[in-house]
Parts: sequence; C-alpha cells; structure tokens
Amino acid sequence: MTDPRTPEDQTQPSGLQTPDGQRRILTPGSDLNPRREFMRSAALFTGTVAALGGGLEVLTRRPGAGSAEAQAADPFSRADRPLGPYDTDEKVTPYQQATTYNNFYEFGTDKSDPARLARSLKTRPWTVRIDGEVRRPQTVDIDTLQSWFPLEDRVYRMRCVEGWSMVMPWLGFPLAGLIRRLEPTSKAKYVQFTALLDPKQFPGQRQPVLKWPYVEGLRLDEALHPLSFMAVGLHGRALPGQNGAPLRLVVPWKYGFKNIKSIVRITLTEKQPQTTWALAAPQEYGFYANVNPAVPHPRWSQATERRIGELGRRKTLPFNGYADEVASLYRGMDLRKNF
Ligand SMILES: Nc1nc2c(c(=O)[nH]1)N[C@H]1C(S)=C(S)[C@@H](COP(=O)(O)O)O[C@H]1N2
Ligand SMILES: [Mo]
Repeated sequence: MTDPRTPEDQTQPSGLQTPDGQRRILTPGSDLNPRREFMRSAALFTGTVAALGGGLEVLTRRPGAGSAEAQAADPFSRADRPLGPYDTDEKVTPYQQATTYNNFYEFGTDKSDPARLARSLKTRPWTVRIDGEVRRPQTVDIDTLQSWFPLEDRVYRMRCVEGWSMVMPWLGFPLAGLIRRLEPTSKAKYVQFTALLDPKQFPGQRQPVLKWPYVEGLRLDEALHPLSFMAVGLHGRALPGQNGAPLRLVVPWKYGFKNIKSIVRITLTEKQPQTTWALAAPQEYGFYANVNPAVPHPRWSQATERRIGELGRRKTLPFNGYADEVASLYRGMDLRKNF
C-alpha cells in the first residue's frame, strides 16, 4: 500500500515526535519534556456483543453489506447500513490505514510503532476501576461493562492536532449511558480517564516521553453529550491494540489526543482533572482541545488538514464539523483562551 505519511511528515527532521506531528530535536541534557442509524436490531446486537465478549476477531456482519469478497477486503463500507444522525457519509478510512498509522506513545513515538508492537497487548482479562464522585464505586470486568449496553455503530471524523484526519467506523456505546449508570454525586463536575500503566507491555513507558499513565478528561456535560462515545470495536471487529483496545474514548469534535486509549480507570471529579498533553506542553495543548481552524497551534496553522488516503488538504471545520451539535456547550466561553 502507499505510504500514508505526508511529504511534510517525511521531511521532518528526526527527533521526538509530539502529538503535533512536528519532530523536535532533543539536545543532550534536555529534560525530555517535549517534551448511522442508531442501534441495530436486538438480535444483531446480541451476536455482536457475544462475539466481542468471546474475544473473536471478526464480529457478526450486517445484512446487505455487499459481496463477501468486498467485505473480506474491507468489511466496513459506507453502503453497509443506513446512516444515523451522528454518522458522517464521508468515505471511511480503510482498515489497513486506520490500524497502521497511529499515535499511541505507550508503544513509541513513530506512527508505525503501535501496529508493530500492540500484538503483545493483553486485553483480557481487563478491569476498569470506577471511582470518585459516584454512588457506587466499583471495579468491573470489561466484558461485564460491555454487556451493560447494546453496541452501536458510529462513523465519525477524527482530526489529530498534527493536521491529519480519518473517518473511523467505531463500534461501542455512548459514554452518557455509562455515566448515568454510575450515578454521579452532586459534586461530580468532570470525568477523568486513565490509561493502563504497564512498562512491561508498553515499551514507550520505559522512557519519560510523557508523564505516565496517560490521562484525559472531559467536563461532565461534554461527557454526557450524545456524541461522546466509548469504542470497543472498529470496522466491525474488536478494537485492535494499536487503536486502544479494549476500551477507548471517542470525542469527535476534539483533537485526537483527547481520545484516550486502553482505559483502566474512570473517575468522576469535582475539579478539572489533569490531562497528559496539557501537562507536557501547557502553552500548546489545553484541556478543551476543541477542533478550531481559527486558533492556530503556536507552531502551525490549524486551518487545513490532510485526510489520510487523499491528496492535498481540505479545510478544517469548527468543532470538526460537529458545531451544530456541540457549540452550545461552550456558549460564553473564550475559545482562544480555553483552547
Ligand atoms: N493512551 C493513549 N491514548 C491516545 C494516545 C496515546 O499516545 N496514548 N494518542 C492520542 C492521539 S495524539 C491520537 S491522534 C489518537 C489516535 O487514535 P487512532 O490511532 O485510533 O487513530 O489517539 C489518542 N489516544
Ligand atoms: Mo493526535
């Protein structure tokens, strides 16, 4: 297949890659601080849930999804099913590219590291600790957690802060359903997510490239928005390790780094939680990280993006094209300050 990197990516000097896609040259002695339709029929859901829960790679296929051959080549396509209100009808990024061009610094800072090294990620058994401002703190097995909700498909744009984008067909469930089930206390104002800390499995965690474990967060109203999604699958299959198995966050109106992978803990908090990239470079990455073509990154414009698999660049849309759905969450806020 063709090299998915842009010419600009390829001409970057070598060095540590930040989530902004620029490579920084580290000098000796530097402190390394770089630094569609909604739900399917109940019957289909059952099949999907069972398949995922059993750890099978290929999930139940949808009816009317085209020839078996086409499916084998790329099991998820636009024509697969009627689109739901939150789905984009843009061309889906092929599985091959979505699973070989990744940011997952626990595996390393090159786009090709995660696909190469994620094979060893052990995603069963896997538990998720739920704590903080909730009525019932608990540790729940991933298969149990998954069984609480019917799986839904969502075809979302994803825009990395580095200036590239993809269209991802996720499988999962809305975050709002999970949060409601946990019964937040009246003090809960934010949700913090923590990724797995395990330097044995994550070679990248043996380097202080970032402060480990990777953490992210949302305001509670953002987390309750119907677009906010917990993904457990991609392209009709269980989520591959490199894309954040077994559980990752998807908030499509924000830059990609908010979409924390391989989550082991969800904590409801009263105060705004720390987030990994804002800790690493607070002048460059904020807590909100809403996609905003009008606010450049300190080192490059955010006005355009390269859609992986396409030539040239396209315009970046406010809130990544989800302004109608989410702009009201930020009414009255200065989005230049709250970047
Ligand atoms: N735990 C963890 N989650 C992470 C990252 C990471 O390094 N570690 N990188 C983020 C960044 S910068 C992006 S763009 C997306 C990439 O998701 P994808 O590989 O599924 O496209 O994951 C995000 N989630
Ligand atoms: Mo990113």
